Amino acid sequence: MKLYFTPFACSLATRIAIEEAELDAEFVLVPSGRILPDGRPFAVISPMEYVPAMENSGGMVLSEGTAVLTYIADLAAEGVLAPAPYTLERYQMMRWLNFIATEIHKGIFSPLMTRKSGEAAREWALGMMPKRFELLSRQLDGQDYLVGSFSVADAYLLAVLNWCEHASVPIADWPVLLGWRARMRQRPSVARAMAAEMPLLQAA
Ligand SMILES: N[C@@H](CCC(=O)N[C@@H](CS)C(=O)NCC(=O)O)C(=O)O
Repeated sequence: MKLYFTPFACSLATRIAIEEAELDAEFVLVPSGRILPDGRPFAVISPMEYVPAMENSGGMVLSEGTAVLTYIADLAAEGVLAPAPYTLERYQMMRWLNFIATEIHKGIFSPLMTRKSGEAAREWALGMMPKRFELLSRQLDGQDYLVGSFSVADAYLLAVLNWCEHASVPIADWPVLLGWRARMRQRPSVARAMAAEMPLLQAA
C-alpha cells in the first residue's frame, strides 16, 4: 500500500495509524508540482490533489482523509485503530472524524493557514473556534481518547492541533487540549511518525 503525504499535513494521521498498528506502507511524498516520482499526475490518485490518499497493491485508490483513515483502521487488528464495526463507539469515532474534518480542519485551520483567505475569513474562523475547541476540551477532560481507546480520530486530531502555533490559534487557552496534545506527542507511534516527517518539513 502506498500512502501519499506532505510533511506535517493532515496526512500525518495516516502515518501515525500505520505506526500504531505496525502495518506495512510505502509513504510517497507528493511534490509541489503534483507530478509523482513515477511520472503520473497526482490527480489520478486524488482528484482534488489533496493528501492523504492511498493506493493499494491491487490498484485501488482512495482519497479523503476520513475514508483513508477508516480503511487503514480496518486493515489493523480489531480494536487497535477503531472500535469494532456496528458498535456505538464505532459511530462515535465516525462522528469525531467528521467533526475534525469539517468543523476544525476545514472550518478553522484552512482559512487561517492559507495566504489566499482575507481578513474577514480569518476573523470568522477565529470567532467560530471557541465553541468548537470547547466541545473537544469537554470531551477530552479526564479522558485520554476521543472514544474509549486510541483511534484514528485521535491521530487526526493530533495532526490538526499540531498546526495551532503556525495558525496563531491560542491553544494555551484550552489547557485540556494543550495537555492532551503534549501527552499524545509522547505516544511512541506519534513520536515515530513526527520524527520521520520532521526532517522533510525542515528541508521543504
Ligand atoms: N477533503 C480533504 C482535504 C484534505 C486536505 O485539505 N489536505 C491538504 C493538506 S492538510 C492538502 O492536500 N492541501 C494541498 C492543497 O491545498 O493543494 C480530506 O478530508 O482529505
